[in-house]
Amino acid sequence: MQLPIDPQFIAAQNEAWRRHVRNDYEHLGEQLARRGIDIAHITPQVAAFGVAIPSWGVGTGGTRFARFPGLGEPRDVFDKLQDCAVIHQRGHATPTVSLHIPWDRCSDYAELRGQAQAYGLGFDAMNSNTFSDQPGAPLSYKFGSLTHTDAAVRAQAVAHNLECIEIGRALGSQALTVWIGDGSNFPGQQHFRRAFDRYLESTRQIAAALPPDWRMFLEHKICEPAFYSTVIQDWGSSYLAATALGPQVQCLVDLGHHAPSVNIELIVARLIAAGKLAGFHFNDSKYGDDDLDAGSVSPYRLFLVFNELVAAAHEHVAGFAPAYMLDQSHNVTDPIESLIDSAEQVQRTYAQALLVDRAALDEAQQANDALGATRLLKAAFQTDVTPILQFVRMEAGAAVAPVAAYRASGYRARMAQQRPARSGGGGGIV
Ligand code: RM4
Ligand code: MN
Ligand code: MN
Repeated sequence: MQLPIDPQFIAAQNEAWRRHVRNDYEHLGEQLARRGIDIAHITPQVAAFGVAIPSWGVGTGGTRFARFPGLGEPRDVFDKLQDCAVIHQRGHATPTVSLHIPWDRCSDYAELRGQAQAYGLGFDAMNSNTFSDQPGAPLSYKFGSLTHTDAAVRAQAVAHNLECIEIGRALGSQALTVWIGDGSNFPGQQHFRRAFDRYLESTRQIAAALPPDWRMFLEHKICEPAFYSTVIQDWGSSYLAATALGPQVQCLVDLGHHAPSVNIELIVARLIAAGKLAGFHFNDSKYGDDDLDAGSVSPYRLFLVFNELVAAAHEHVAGFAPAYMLDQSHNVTDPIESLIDSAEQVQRTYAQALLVDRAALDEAQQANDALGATRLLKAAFQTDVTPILQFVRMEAGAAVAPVAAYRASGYRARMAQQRPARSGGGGGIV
């Protein structure tokens, strides 16, 4: 294993914590035992939990208005991979990376795969990009891609997705996430039904090219960049398409892609029941955005999503295997710190959801004990599971206090010297 930060450094950082972590873990174990929960049953599940890092998340994000680049930003996919290795080495909750093509194109995918292996990383879903024009591409996506009125544009967008599958195969990925920016800005601009039919026609060609062990994730989004209508605007359209396209195609839920007050956990439950839950892009939002750090605004909402996921696993729902990915834009933080912290937040929420007393919840629901039921959820959510997270990291040789250890390592300052500064430029998602 070739790690970007000397493991001895992390071990030395952990030394001051070792005794406290053990004491806190034992104490929490006693508390949970009084509630009938065996901590030894919870810990391995938390240790096995992983959420993929979006390669586009390690660079500083931006808005439509401006981008304020940070120091030492990754220059190419190899730099991004190295940053992902730093994140995983600290937090031990992010064993995979999700790539975006063409942003992550490189000349040698075997080398990229080898480098990932050397870091102990794998590749999660590939992401295609037909929401912006690619250098040298003959046709523009200004008025859409997979649903464009012009068959030649649609063919170009389909071909791009097939290329993403090929790259993914070379890297050992097993899924393709398709999010399109297609939609309209004016009432009347687009024939809604025909646009959806064209979507089906295009995605059917992509689905037909999936290797048998691959899945295709359809990602819906209520708006942006199109602000009047989008073709795959909600889980209903996504579900219709995934159903028409067959068993390898499922619906991906990006938490930020809904109207502000939508009950996302209920959508998740419906998709699980239909066998169509592909997985998640985790992030958080206050209004209609999809950019804030996971769990930073509404941790209870995230918990309620995980409550559905843990319940499905507990009930052994057939075919239940969601993919977990982060998808957020770090505009004002060091992206590495945000990603370490967000991954911990997601892992923490999973651990909390594991603490729900499922048998008691079943009983309360059956007896229509509304307050009793909701208190069971709160009891789990309000448990501080930090000792479990710290214990898991310590045992894995990761950092007990990952953000602090990252700051102490001076990694960003080193990268600022090695990687030349990039100019701010205009707005933009990446
Ligand atoms: C979109 C969507 C996609 C992501 C792009 C960058 O809003 O969330 O998943 O690939 O942003
Ligand atoms: Mn997304
Ligand atoms: Mn998004």
